[in-house]
Amino acid sequence: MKHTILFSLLLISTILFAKNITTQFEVRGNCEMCKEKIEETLDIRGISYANWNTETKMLTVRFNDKKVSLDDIHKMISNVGYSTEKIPANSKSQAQLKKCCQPKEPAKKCSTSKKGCCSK
Ligand SMILES: [Cu+2]
Repeated sequence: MKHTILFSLLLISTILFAKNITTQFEVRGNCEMCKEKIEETLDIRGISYANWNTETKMLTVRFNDKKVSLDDIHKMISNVGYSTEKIPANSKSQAQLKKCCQPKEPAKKCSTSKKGCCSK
């Protein structure tokens, strides 16, 4: 009996802590189109929230660490052509991005508030 209770407690705590982690890291994108692409990429099972801020370049992501790892998330972003603070962008994918979505030195500012600096 004692063991059953102990086991149930263990089970409950595992479920409670099968955890949703919320974290933030930098993704080097430029504009609204980058934002769309980054967020679409992270629209998968195991990730319940993804928001990339065009101003701060910070990605906020909430994920279930039983389904995806933080490394996976960094890799997914790299695979579509963006560098994160951990993994540089896949160069092939990066070359396929629109010109203004590619990293520039110095970074090009979107001069329009219209959707994406690339759309003109
Ligand atoms: Cu862009």
